[in-house]
Amino acid sequence: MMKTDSDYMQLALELAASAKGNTNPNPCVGAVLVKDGVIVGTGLHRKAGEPHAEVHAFNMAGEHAKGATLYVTLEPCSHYGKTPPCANLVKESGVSRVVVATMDPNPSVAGRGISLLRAAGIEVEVGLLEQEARKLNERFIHNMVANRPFVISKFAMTMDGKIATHNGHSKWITSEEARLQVHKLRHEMDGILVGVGTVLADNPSLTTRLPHREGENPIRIILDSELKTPLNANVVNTAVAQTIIVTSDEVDEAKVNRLTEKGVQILTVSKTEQGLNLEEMLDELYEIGITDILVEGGAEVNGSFLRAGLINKVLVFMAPKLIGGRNSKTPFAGMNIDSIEDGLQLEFDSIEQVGPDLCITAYPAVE
Ligand code: AOF
Ligand code: ZN
Repeated sequence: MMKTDSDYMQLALELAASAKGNTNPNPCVGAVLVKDGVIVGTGLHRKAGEPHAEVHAFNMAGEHAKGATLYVTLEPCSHYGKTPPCANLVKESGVSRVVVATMDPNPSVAGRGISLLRAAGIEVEVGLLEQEARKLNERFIHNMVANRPFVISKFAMTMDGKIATHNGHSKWITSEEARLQVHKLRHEMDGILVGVGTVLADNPSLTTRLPHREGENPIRIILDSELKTPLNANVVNTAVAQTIIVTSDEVDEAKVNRLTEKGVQILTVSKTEQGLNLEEMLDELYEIGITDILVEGGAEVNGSFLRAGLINKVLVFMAPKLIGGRNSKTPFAGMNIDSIEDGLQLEFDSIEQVGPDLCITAYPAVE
């Protein structure tokens, strides 16, 4: 059967997605070149600093690019970054038609790539499988628009919405399959964040453990306004992964020095009535190159992110278990709203069965 534009764009999206988590801070981009129904070139952006997707596709196609159609998941760039502009390459390649899934929100590009191609007389269509392309690069789009890391709030709970028993016991709510999925996600993320309460209660190492390959460890970020992190905590072992402790400037200098000697970085932010200033923290973390953060709790930290309106995506693993208990812990503490309408309105995105558990994804509803 004849392949359609959508089929080729779908292939370009799959190529792009195969490098998800490896391209930060850059987006994931895929490109496919088709001439007379034959795929003559394919490419994807593998890593920041390396060639863009189009470059690989044109290298593969060579002379066959003349008169071909280019399917690309993101508008070809028009600027000199770490690599030269792809729009020039496209222009000189002799392709007759370009199909773009979505515009590049990078202010250095933002439509200029498309204008450049149109001005050169190339037919350009924009918007094919746009939703899919935008979802694939939700992190990059948020970075460009908000100048902040993309924040994913992740938690595991029972069917009755509990994350721990009344005495704090929480191992293991979800299955091994669900935990493996979390490790795959950690591999893709730049940062992973918990509160000092979680460090004190569970002494997690917050590293990526994958069964058959090396996982990349995200930078561990600990919210600790009074610097209570013990010097022998697993997160202080910086030989395995980097650690940033976020605190206020009112803390004991000797404690700061002891942690710094262990290789921990200390980030001080101002304090608000609600605790550490999370906006300021996100700004600082973005500044040092952290483009996305997995917030793994506990309830107080989750509550602070919720209250500050800083959650960009919610990921819940739900176990088919009921534990009940008047004082069992729930995922978000400290919001104290009076009316249901004042809660954060989300929209479900997907539900996936992971082993015996469910993985539910939702996004804050757009007003
Ligand atoms: C594309 N194709 O494959 C990618 C694009 O520093 P540079 O030169 O790598 O430029 C990075 C910017 O280029 C990035 O922020 C985004 O705007 C665009 N990424 N563009 O046409 C690609 N990765
Ligand atoms: Zn480019």
